[in-house]
Amino acid sequence: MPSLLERFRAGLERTRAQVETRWKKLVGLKVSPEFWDELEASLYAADLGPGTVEDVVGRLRTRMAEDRPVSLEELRRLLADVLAGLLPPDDPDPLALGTERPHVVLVIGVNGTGKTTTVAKLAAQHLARRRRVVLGAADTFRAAAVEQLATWAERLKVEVVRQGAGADPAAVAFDTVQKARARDADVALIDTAGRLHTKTPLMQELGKVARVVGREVAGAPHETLLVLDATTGQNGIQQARVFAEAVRPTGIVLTKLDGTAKGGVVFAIERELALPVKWVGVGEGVDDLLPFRRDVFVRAIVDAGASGA
Ligand SMILES: Nc1nc2c(ncn2[C@@H]2O[C@H](COP(=O)(O)OP(=O)(O)O)[C@@H](O)[C@H]2O)c(=O)[nH]1
Ligand SMILES: [Mg+2]
Repeated sequence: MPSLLERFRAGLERTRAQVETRWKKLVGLKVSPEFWDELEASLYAADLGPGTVEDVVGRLRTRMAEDRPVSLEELRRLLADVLAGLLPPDDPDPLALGTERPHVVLVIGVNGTGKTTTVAKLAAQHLARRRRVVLGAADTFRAAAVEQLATWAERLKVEVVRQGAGADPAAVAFDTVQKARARDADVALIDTAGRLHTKTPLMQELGKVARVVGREVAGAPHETLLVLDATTGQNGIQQARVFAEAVRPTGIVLTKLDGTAKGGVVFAIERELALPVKWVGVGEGVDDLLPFRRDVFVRAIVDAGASGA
């Protein structure tokens, strides 16, 4: 079994390879305006975003004497320190359940970001802890979306609650919670629609879903995970703002890290949204969802790759 660090490394390989190439050009350069420009460019390329880049460079400046050559090792060490300092402490257990049953998790986000896949991945992790899980197919806008979740449910051998095409998502969510309670399930995971071109009704709909489950179980939804696609980089932050107007997310799932060199968007998310990244998606398989770990994430970007320094 690969370690969490190895899995983060594999998922962040594109991001790491890109900054590594740029950092190697800095070796032998004295700390100078040229050095800072190159370093900034590497951080922009990883999609840290302007605010974070400025912050990182500002912090490094106070720790690096000008006019002195820098070794790659020193740069890695300082960057690891500064970058980790920009992220909040880890959620010790993003699968933790409170006292209420079922524990209701709402998964929201734009179409194609990976919501349905993430619901399946989360179900698999709860199942691995021997918890009983019920899925809710509240993306009723597209028949294919319901089928996709049903296929996962079959594969995972869990129950899925669905209604006919075009059904009210809040009614599906209500049914899901009822079914979960009847089955004495620990967790209800609810998939939702993410079409953006009809923005206002979608947001109203999500608000209603959240209210309906909240009437059924105290404190529900206990977790609202906003799924963002890392390949869209900074655009995801704008999407997140739109969704946050309807339902306040409790955390972010950043998917498709494996397909992008923009892994640094994690820092921009933290800075712009003040929402913790709780999970990262690193592939299409059911096991390709990793709990976010600040230090591991930073090491996977900053440390030398398998080929060494
Ligand atoms: N490479 C990669 N693909 C992913 C990841 N998460 C989801 N996908 C793929 O992204 C596509 C859209 O996912 P889906 O769950 O249907 O998105 P939804 O429309 O938000 O429900 C599918 O082909 C998934 O297999 C990930 O972490 N990495
Ligand atoms: Mg879907």
